[in-house]
Amino acid sequence: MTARLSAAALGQLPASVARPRYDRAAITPGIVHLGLGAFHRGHQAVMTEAVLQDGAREWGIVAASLRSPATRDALAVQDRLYTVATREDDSEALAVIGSLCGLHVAPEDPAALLRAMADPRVRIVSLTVTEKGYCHDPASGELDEAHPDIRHDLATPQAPRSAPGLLVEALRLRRAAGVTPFTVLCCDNLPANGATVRRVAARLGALREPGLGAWIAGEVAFPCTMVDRIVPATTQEDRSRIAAALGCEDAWPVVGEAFSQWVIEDHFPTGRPGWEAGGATFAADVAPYELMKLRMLNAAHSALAYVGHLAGHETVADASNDPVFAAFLHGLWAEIIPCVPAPPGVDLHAHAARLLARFRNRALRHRTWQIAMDGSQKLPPRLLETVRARLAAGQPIAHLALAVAGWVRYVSGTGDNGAPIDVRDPLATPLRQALDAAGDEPSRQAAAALGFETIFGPDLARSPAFQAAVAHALGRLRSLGARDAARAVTLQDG
Ligand code: CS2
Repeated sequence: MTARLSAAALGQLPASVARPRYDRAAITPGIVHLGLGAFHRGHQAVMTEAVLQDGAREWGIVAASLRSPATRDALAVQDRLYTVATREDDSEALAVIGSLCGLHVAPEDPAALLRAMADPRVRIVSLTVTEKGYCHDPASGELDEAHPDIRHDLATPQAPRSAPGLLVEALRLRRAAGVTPFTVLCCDNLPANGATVRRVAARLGALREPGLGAWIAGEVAFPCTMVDRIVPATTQEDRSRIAAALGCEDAWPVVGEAFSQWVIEDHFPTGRPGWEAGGATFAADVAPYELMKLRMLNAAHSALAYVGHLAGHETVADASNDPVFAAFLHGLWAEIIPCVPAPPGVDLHAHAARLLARFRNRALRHRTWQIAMDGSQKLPPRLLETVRARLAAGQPIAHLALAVAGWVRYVSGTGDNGAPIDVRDPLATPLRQALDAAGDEPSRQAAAALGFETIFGPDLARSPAFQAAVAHALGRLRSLGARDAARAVTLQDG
């Protein structure tokens, strides 16, 4: 059996594999990160690795899983080392990352994680807990006070299980101990992500203890960020290929594209790492970058996830290399671009061309099924804001409506040719029930889906123009199948 990746194995790795050149034993924790998934390990942890390679010592990352122990179990026996494989069509570069200096699993020992968050050396708590991890109402952006995890955290505040619950309790502990608060750095694809997390945390704080909410809103920094790197879930094939290249086994490597971008609002009252070393940029206003990212990349991803999946495309690369879907994406971006404020110096048409090239990277197996998850949380910022803007301007929305109709069909649980779909979404059950009750007729299906105001808001839920466009697209999906519906929308409505 091959040896396992570890500190001792670093010296034996092939020369081409990058690795920590600093003394890991000298690193102290400066960041606690909530959410130990592939995206964090392929993005912020890599940018932080560059800071450590540059000589900083005080920015080690203590990372925590909020649910499963699987990643911690894999990394703990590897001295918290793991490999990042950067893959383009015909190339792969490997780097072993050493920036994780501690691991926690929140449900196993929430008190230990809270102690780490309350450590005065920790100046930043960053998060990648996915959209649904903030327990907010996606249409309004307000804390969902009826959310089971929020109710749990109000009943048992010393052992929270939600990300907002952990933030609030750790901030409360710091305040009580007279320790300056950490900066909260949200790295999820939420609109105005810093402001959204501030609102959610302040509301939970207010429910928790008099004065705590106002203190959080007034004293804690929540800079906004735009994060971008395509990092699909790791596959067994990735593990085997990377083990062969390393000469030792890494139980949980991460695979991503070469492109990586992080735009951060520079508001860190107690200091921050020099993430510029890893390629991050700092901006006074992150909003245009964030809107461009959500409305162009993530919107197109979700559209491909639903319509592409229904058409039988397993990955984003498969769908984007299909000329029908490439044309559909052009039509979709043509609807989106007029609604996106371009960041300084960015040509949005050139940006769209670059996105298509990134999507076509065949070395990444980014499953449409993976991106399709949690659509009830993803649709509002990705697609529905653009729908709103275009409807207000009286502009056509045929491509956007097909994407939404693709989602409706997808969450109904049955695809083209009656194929069953494994739908993963916090609202999967009520959506399925509402669609089953609505029957087959497209306008009734559209009305049933749009009736979910936590997704569509009161305005789109009652918009006759939107409902008609989604019903029309649902009719096409049913009569033509997904691929021909995508072709038809581009030919007739493009
Ligand atoms: C994707 C994102 O899973 C998804 O919903 O759209 O994870 C996407 O790959 C990243 O935001 C790219 O930066």
